[in-house]
Amino acid sequence: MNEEALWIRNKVKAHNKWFEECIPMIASENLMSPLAKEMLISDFADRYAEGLPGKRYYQGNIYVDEVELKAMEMAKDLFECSFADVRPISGTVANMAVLFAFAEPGDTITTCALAQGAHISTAKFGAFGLRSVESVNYPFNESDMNLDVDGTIKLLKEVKPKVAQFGLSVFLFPPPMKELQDTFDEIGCTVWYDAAHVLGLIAGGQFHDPFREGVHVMSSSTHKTFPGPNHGMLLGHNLDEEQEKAIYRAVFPGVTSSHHLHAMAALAMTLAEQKVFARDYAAQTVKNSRALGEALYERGVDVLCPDLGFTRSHALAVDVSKFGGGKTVAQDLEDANIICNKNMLPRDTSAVKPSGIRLGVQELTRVGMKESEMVHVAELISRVCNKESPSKVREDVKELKRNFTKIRFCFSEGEEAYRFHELV
Ligand code: DSN
Repeated sequence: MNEEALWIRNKVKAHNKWFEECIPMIASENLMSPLAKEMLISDFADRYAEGLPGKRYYQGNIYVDEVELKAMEMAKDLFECSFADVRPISGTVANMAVLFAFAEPGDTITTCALAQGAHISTAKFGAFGLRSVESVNYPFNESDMNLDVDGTIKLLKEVKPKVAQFGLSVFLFPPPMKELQDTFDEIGCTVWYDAAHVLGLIAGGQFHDPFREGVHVMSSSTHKTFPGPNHGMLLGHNLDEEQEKAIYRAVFPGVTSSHHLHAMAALAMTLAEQKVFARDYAAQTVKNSRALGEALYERGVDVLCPDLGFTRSHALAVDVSKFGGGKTVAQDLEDANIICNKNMLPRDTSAVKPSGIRLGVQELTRVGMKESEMVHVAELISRVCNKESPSKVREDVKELKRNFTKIRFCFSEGEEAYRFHELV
């Protein structure tokens, strides 16, 4: 090993060790199970596949094809839908494929606004811009962090979008899809739902059931509440043959060449595990986020939507302007080994200096924390907000985390979640 190789290895080891001692609360992350992680270091990582199983452009895909077909079947079963494509290599790539399949340059798509929590790929400077589609934003009620139903119906009827897109990165409550269903039918638009943040909740019967509420196509990453690899997935229900073909073509050759076969296998493994564990995991995740919201609020931290129980997902939006704003608080929390991100809240105009932070509990739930630990976590966060020295709080964070290093809700339950910190 040369000096550079040793240096890189040591940095990665240091990161692994650090996270073992952290409370990770980024709402878009999670821990894979040991079985899923094993797939990432398999020979699949070194191979190539293009196209669909059985119709590849390379030889050597006998087992790859079998695993991919199994993953597609398991995805359809878990989400009770008629179509799955497990090849997108990320949520954004899945979104690009939907745009490629269902919209032409110049078409109009309705979406939420970035300041209200929409994903960056809906922006002019994101995937929407790359496809040159126009976007029009739904009216939003700040008080309940959700779409204004009457205003959205009015907007949809006026704009008549080719595609109506839903889904957020600050995703606290289910969007009112049922209430919009008649309008979708009236204008005949394709209904697209970006489920990245809430995929695991949907798999576990929490949040809501988009395919039973008028959604045609669901795009997603697979590593947030759904605790799989950094990868993506597309699901569809009641699509016609042309629409299914359009998605397949959009994924390859549209937005991928090979599709990261090791990650696809890790996704397959996660689907197998979620079949068994999704319900309990999703239910505990939502219990935890609501308990954390309550405990923070009781400590004078302004969690949004107290009258609605704060959230029905894994995430909380917190206004920390009275403690110095999102940038300062997120940095102070990192100094205390509590990892989250600054986040815009609806009235913010600056993404760099927003008034909020976003907190997610899916990873803490994955290592076995329950409601009583959420009270403990709230206390640690509120101490940092109230300007106690982060290095002092850090010692208590490490102490709490010491009892929660083992992974739950998977076949290898009880193995070390952060077990690669020593690296072989
Ligand atoms: N940027 C991610 C998030 O944190 O929500 C989604 O891709």
